[in-house]
Amino acid sequence: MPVTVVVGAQWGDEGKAKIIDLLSKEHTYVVRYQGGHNAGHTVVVDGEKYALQLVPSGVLYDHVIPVIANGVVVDLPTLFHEIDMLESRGISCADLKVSSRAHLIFPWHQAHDAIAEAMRGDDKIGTTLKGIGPAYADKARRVGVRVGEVVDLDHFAETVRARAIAENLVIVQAGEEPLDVDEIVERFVEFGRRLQPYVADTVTLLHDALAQGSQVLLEGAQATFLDLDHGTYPYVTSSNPTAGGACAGSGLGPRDIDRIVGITKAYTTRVGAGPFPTELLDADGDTLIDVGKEFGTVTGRRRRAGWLDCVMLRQAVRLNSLTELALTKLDILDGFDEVKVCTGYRLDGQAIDYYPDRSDILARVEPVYETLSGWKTDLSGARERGQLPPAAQEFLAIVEREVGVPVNVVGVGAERDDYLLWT
Ligand code: 2SA
Ligand code: GDP
Ligand code: MG
Repeated sequence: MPVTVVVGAQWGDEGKAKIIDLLSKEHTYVVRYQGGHNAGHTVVVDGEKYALQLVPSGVLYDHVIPVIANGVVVDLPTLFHEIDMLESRGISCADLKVSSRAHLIFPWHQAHDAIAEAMRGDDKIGTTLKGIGPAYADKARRVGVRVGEVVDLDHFAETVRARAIAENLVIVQAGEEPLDVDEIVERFVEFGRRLQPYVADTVTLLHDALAQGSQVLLEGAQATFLDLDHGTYPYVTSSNPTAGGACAGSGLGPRDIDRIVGITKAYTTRVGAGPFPTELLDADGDTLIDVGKEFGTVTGRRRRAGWLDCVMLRQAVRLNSLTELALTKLDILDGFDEVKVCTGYRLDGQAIDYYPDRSDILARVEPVYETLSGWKTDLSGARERGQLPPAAQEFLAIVEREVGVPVNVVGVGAERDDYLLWT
C-alpha cells in the first residue's frame, strides 16, 4: 500500500491526528496537503498532549519525514512557533520539508478575514480568523506569494512590500487601521531566512520516494463537509479536504493512491455556522460536548454536537472513494441510556435518498433515527473486538451496514494506544 489518504468524514475534529499517528508507524512520509493553521490536530502520548496546526501529525516518530505540500497555506509565525515547541520537547523537525509551491499567509489575510466576517453581520461563517480564505483567494487570483520566493530574500522583500502596500489600500477603505509595512517586511524577511533550509520541491521528493518503495501518508485537515466544493457552502473552508484535493495538494496522481481512510467520531460535531441535521440542543448535546471535551483545539470555541449521521457518511464514501472508516470516541457514548444513529433524512415529510446539494435544504431535513440501548460500560480499557459489550458491537454493525464500508479501527480514549481493531 504505497499511498494512504486520511480524510475527515464529517465537519472536522474527528480525531484524524490520533489515527494518523497510529498509521505513521508504517509510513515514511506524512504529508499535509491542504488547509493551514486553522487545523488543530491533537496527539496524546503518555499524558503529553501535542496540538499541531501545520506540522504533520507523524512528526512524533523519528522515522517519519514530515512534508508540508503545495496545497497548504503556510503561516510562518505559527510554523516556527510550532517547530520551537516540538524541539523544546525533544522532537526534531530537522527533516521537515516545505513545498516551494505552497502559498504564504500574511497579516493582511488575517485582516481581510476579520473584515469579511464583520461584513456578514449576523450571518457569519464562524471562521478561525487565521486568514485562510483570503490566502486561498490570493492564490486563485494569482497574486499569492509562494514559499519558493524566499530563496532570493531581496526579491522576496520587494514582493512583500508591494503586496502589503496594495492590501493596505483595501484595509483603509474598509475603515480599519493600515498595517505597518516596514515591520511586516522586516519580520517576514527574517522568517524567510529561517525557512530556506526547509524549502523543497516536494512533488519530485514524493515521486522519488514512491519509486524507491517508500510508504506515503497524506494527512487531510478540516473535513469532507467543510470542502469548498462539496461541503455546506458557504459554511465551509476555502480548500478541498476531500481525497481529490489530496492529489492536487500533493502532486501525487489518483492512481498512486490505494487506501482512503475516512475518520468519523461515534457522534457528530461542528464548529462554526451552517446546517447540522442531527444537532442536539438539549442535555444530551451538552453531555457530548462536556464528556467529549468538544472545544476548538485552536480557538477554544465550544463545538456543536449531535448524533452520528450515516447519511453524511454515505456521501463521504462517495466523495472520497473511502475504502474504510476509523471510528473514534466511542467511549464518549459510555454513559448514555440510549444511543441514536441517523439512518435517513425526511424532507417535507418525504424520505429522501440523496444528500441535499443546498445548505438551505439541508437545514430543513429531519433525521430518521435508529435507537439502541446504551452499553453503560467503561470502554476505555477495551483492546479487542470481543471486549466490547453487545450493544457497542451492535452500534458498530449498524454503522457498517448503513455506510457500506468496513470500520477498521475504533478509538476508545485519547491516548495513542487507546484503540482496538474491529475487522
Ligand atoms: P476557516 O478558518 O476559513 O477555515 O473557517 C471556515 C470554516 O471551517 C471550519 N474549520 C474548522 N472546523 C473544525 N476544526 C477546525 N480546526 C480547529 C480545531 C478549529 C478551532 O481543531 O478545533 O479551534 O476552532 C477547523 N478549521 C476550520 C471553521 O470553524 C468554519 O466553519
Ligand atoms: P482532528 O482535528 O481531527 O485531529 O481532531 P482534534 O484533535 O481537533 O479533536 C479530537 C480530540 O479527541 C482530541 O482532543 C483527541 O485527543 C481526542 N480523541 C481522539 N480519539 C479519541 C478517542 O477515541 N476517545 C477519546 N476520548 N478522545 C479521543
Ligand atoms: Mg481539529
